Amino acid sequence: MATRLSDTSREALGLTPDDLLAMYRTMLTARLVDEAAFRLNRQGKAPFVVPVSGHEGCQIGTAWALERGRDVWLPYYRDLGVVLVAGMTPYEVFLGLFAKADDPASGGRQMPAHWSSRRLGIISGSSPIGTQIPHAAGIAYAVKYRGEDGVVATWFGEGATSEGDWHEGLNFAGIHRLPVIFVCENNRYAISVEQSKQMAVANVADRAPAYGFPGVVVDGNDVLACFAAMKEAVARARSGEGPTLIECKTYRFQPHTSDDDDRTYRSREEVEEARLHDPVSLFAAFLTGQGLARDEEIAAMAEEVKADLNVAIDKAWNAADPDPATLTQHVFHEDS
Ligand SMILES: Cc1ncc(C[n+]2csc(CCOP(=O)(O)OP(=O)(O)O)c2C)c(N)n1
Ligand SMILES: [Mg+2]
Repeated sequence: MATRLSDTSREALGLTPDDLLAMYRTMLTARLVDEAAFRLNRQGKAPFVVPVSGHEGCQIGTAWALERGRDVWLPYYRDLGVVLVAGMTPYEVFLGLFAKADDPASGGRQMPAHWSSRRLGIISGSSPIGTQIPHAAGIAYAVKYRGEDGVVATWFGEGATSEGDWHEGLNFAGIHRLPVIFVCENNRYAISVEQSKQMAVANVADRAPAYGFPGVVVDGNDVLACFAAMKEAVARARSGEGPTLIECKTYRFQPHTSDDDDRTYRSREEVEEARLHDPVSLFAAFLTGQGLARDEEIAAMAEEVKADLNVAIDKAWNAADPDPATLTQHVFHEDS
């Protein structure tokens, strides 16, 4: 995996310097939300955290090619970066983490990181792995049937590709040439289970031809390479050419969740080596190398984002809890 970003011309990608800085700020926000969430977990304020660190390049890079208000998003639990691009605010993320009444995903009822927003077109996910894949194919079928021009994108880990749902969804999408993009964030582990125990092939993307559409492998730590692959896939989907499977090779720096101890299944040396390919620092080095930001500006941005997050955390912590009288709402059928 690269230790510096590809020098893909940003002009060729249609990105302005402001776009690049906004992408970087979003990656940084995801990273700093993660760090804050883990601190809150250790303080006993956030019961359960699903970390994103390491995945920011592939999440922000791929999500950036979609259009808010036009396209449909089906993220999985690790996709904090995706939902930030879709328009979810850190304040909303913390409302979910603290199980507050205004949590957009579930009014404080569901596990954090089970993203959902009617306003933003983020489809509610379920805990069973891979269930969003047939949902994405079905929604893409509806989009095509109605003659709309939206694109549907869904994200998942490489472990999810062992599920029957995954194969059924891709097969259906291939048969009907649906406007859907499948993004695999391959971090080599499904909790403790290493990739070689999940599949006998080196690349998830190699399976795409069997469903009748292209599969591409990209360096998931290179935000611009991820954007470039997704941009092409979006163009294919919008012009009626059908689905694409994009596999982003990446790594998760933290344990699977705040309830996992990753020391039991991977060495510290392996994690340290992976950190040399940190997508956030690689992109910062790219921006400074291209003369788009100075080191001081990168450092100042981190301070600004931290200050904004502290405000969001305090506000979310002090927000109202759900009314106990509404406990069974959306669980049992209600008349009216
Ligand atoms: C059907 C099903 N089986 C098992 C689980 C338990 N489980 C939760 S996350 C996970 C690992 C998924 O790994 P991967 O798809 O690679 O995503 P990652 O967490 O690595 O980003 C498993 C096995 C589940 N939620 N649903
Ligand atoms: Mg994985």
